[in-house]
Amino acid sequence: MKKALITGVLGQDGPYLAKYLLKKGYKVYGMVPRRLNLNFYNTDYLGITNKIEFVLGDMTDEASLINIIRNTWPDEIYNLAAQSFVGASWDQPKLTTETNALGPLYLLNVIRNFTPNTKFYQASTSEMFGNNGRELQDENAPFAPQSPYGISKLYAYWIANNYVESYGLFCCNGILFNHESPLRGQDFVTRKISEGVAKIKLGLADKITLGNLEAERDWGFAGDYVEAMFKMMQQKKPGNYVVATGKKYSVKDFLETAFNCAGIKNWKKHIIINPTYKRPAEIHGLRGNASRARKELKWKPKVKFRELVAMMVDADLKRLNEKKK
Ligand code: NAP
Ligand code: G4F
Repeated sequence: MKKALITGVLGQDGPYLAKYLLKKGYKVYGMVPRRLNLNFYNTDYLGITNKIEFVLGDMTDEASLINIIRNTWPDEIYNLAAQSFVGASWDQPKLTTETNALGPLYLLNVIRNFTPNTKFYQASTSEMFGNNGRELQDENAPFAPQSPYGISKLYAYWIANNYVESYGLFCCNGILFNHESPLRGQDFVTRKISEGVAKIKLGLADKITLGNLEAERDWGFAGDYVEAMFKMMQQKKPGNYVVATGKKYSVKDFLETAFNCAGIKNWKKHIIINPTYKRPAEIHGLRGNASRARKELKWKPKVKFRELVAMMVDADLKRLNEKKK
C-alpha cells in the first residue's frame, strides 16, 4: 500500500486530495499543527475524518517534520500547509516566510537525508507571476511577485527545483491558479461572497463589505485541481505545471453571478467598499495556460465558472439553513 503525507490536510485542498488518494488505496497521513481547537469541518464535510491518520507537526518546527517523516516513511509528500492568505502576508511577513519558504526547505532536507526516494509536491502559486506584464501565464513566464506571500512561495519554488538539480530528488511544483469550493476559507473573496449572498438571501444580513472589485482571477474548482497534483507526481520525471482554466473573471463578475444564482436582483445595493480590504500592492489580473498539464498529464478542469459559483452559494445556503433549524 502506498503512503502519502499531506501537510495542511485540514485546509481547503487537503481534504479533497486526501479523499482522492484514499479512493486510490493510499494510506493517508495528515499533518496538523497544534491549535487550541482543531477544526475538522472540511474533512467531516467529505466524510473522511476517521480515514486519515493525523500526525502533529508544524512547518516552522524542523524537528517535528523530521520525526513525522522518519515515523511514517511516506512514498509521496504533498506540501499544502501555508499561511495562504495574501492579505495577511503584509501583516505577518515573517510568519509567512517561515511557514511558506523555510518549511518546504526543512521538508526537502529531511527527504534528502533520510528518505531520498520520497516524492515531493510543492504547492506553488500563480501569485509568483504577479504583475509581469503578460496577459497569459505558462511555465516559462517571468516571475514578478507583489506580496510577501508571493515572494515566500517563490523561494519554495526555486529550492524545490534546486533539490532536483543538486540531489536528484523528485520534486514537482504545481503552479496553481485560484481554486475554490464550499471548503474555501471564509476570508477569501469567493467564499466571502458566497456566504454573504446566502446570508442576504436568508435575511441574516444585508451587506457584503469588500475591497477591489476590478481584480480579475482565473477561478477553478479545488476538487479538479487536486487531480492534477496527483498526476504530476506519477510522471516518470519531475516537472512544474501550470494548473488553470484559461478564463478569467473579475470580482464584480463573481458577485453578479452569485447574486444571480440566489435569485437576488439589484446586487449593487448590497455592497459596501472598504479600503481596509484593498492591498498595499495588487495583482490586477491572472490567467493561466495549462497546455502542458493538458498534454502531459491528460488533465483538464471539469467545473465551469457559473457551476462553481452556484455550488458555493448552494452549499452556504444549505449550511446556514441547517444552522437555523
Ligand atoms: P488553506 O485552506 O489555507 O490551508 C492551509 C493549511 O495549512 C491550513 O489547514 C493551515 O492550518 C495549515 N497551516 C498553516 N500554517 C501551518 C504551519 N505552520 N504548520 C502546519 N500547518 C500549517 O490553503 P488551500 O487553499 O488549501 O491551499 C493549499 C496550498 O496551496 C497552500 O500552500 C496555498 O498557499 C497553495 N495555493 C492555493 C491556491 C488556492 O487558490 N487555493 C492557489 C495556489 C496555491 P490553520 O488554518 O490552522 O493555520
Ligand atoms: O480571494 P483572494 O484573497 O485570493 P488571492 O489573493 O488571489 O490569493 C489566493 O489565490 C492565490 C493563487 O493565485 C493563492 F496562492 C493564495 O494562497 C490564495 O488562495 O483575493 C482575490 C482578489 C484580490 O485581488 C483581492 O484584492 O479579490 C480581491 N478582493 C476584493 N475584495 C478581496 C476582497 N479579497 C479578499 N480576500 N477579501 C475582500 O474583501
